[in-house]
This record gives sequence, C-alpha cells and structure tokens, in this order.
Amino acid sequence: MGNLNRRSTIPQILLVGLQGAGKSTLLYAEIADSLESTQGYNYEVRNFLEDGEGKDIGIWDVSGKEALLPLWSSFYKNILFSGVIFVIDSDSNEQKLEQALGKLHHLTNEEELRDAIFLVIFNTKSNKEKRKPGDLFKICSLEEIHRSIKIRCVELNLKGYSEEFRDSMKWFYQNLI
Ligand SMILES: Nc1nc2c(ncn2[C@@H]2O[C@H](COP(=O)(O)OP(=O)(O)O)[C@@H](O)[C@H]2O)c(=O)[nH]1
Ligand SMILES: [Mg+2]
Repeated sequence: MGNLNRRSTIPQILLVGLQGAGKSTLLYAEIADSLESTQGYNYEVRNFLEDGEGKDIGIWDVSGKEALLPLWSSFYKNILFSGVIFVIDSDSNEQKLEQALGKLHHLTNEEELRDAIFLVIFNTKSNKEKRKPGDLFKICSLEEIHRSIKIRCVELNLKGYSEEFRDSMKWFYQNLI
C-alpha cells in the first residue's frame, strides 16, 4: 500500500462511515442489485459525472465494521487522499449519530487529511422529509471544524445516482485539487 501513493495519477478518495450507512451502495448503485456487507475494503475507479464535467477518481470504500474502525487510519497514513466522502445513515439513532460524528470530527483533525475536502452525505434510505442544510450544519457541528477544511453536508438518497447526488459530486470535483 505504501507505494501506491507515488504511482497514483488520479485523485484518491476515502469513502468511510459506520457499517450499513450506504458506502458500498454509493459505489455500486448502478452496477450491483444486492450487496454483501464489506469485509475489508473495495477499490474502484469511477467518474460520477458525464459530459466532461468530471474525471476518474479512485475510491477506497473501507469497511465500517466496529472491529475495523481503527484501521481507517492505516489507509490515510499510507495513501494521499484528495477527498473524503463520509456517509451517515439518516435514520441513525442518537448514539450512532454521535459515534459517526465523532469519527467525522476526528478525521477533520488528522494531519494526513488536512488538504482533503470533505463531503458528508446523510443517506435517506426511506422517503422521509429531508432536513434543511442549516439543520445539517448544526447537527454536524460544522462550526467546530477547522476553517481551512472545505466541507459540505447534504442529505440525499444513495440508491441510483440522483440529480442531487450529481450536484454534490460536482461540488466535490470542483474542489478537488
Ligand atoms: N432503500 C435504500 N436502501 C439503502 C440505501 N442505501 C443503502 N441501503 C441499504 O442499506 C444496507 C447497507 O448499505 P451498504 O451500502 O452495504 O452500507 P455500507 O456498510 O456503508 O457499505 C444495504 O442493505 C443497502 O441495500 C438507499 O439509499 N435506499
Ligand atoms: Mg460496504
């Protein structure tokens, strides 16, 4: 894994979040009908936008299983990530939400990720009413996140690549260095 960084010519993205949040759904939404729970990690090269707006990015979908959470750091300590996509299940109970947000805040403080941009996706698996961006901002305590971090928080459904998803990815691509 150590050498990969030097060989990579496309931006590398870390896709994380707790187990069952919808990370692999994001990665495979238009390819797989059903998904197995991720055992270790998946890596895919994807371009989520068409018509020359996007480009290929390498996505590391790292398992959110409780026992594997400490392993996230071995990914970003060995691979230079340009961006982080953090997925949260919008229906998480308070304890799960707190745990997820704790992880998110931890990542935004990590030295190795200081130049990465962050897209936080609240995955609405059901058709419940979406929260306003301002409410998401508060829920995520974004005001506590270091000012130099570029971060955006959205609530959308990850099954199929919706317009909302593509809009968020547009922002992501535009801010990738
Ligand atoms: N209906 C619906 N189900 C979803 C959505 N996203 C994830 N799921 C389901 O939630 C479960 C966990 O998703 P998965 O992508 O494997 O989560 P991961 O552990 O973060 O990779 C799976 O059974 C998915 O089918 C969604 O947007 N809509
Ligand atoms: Mg998975």
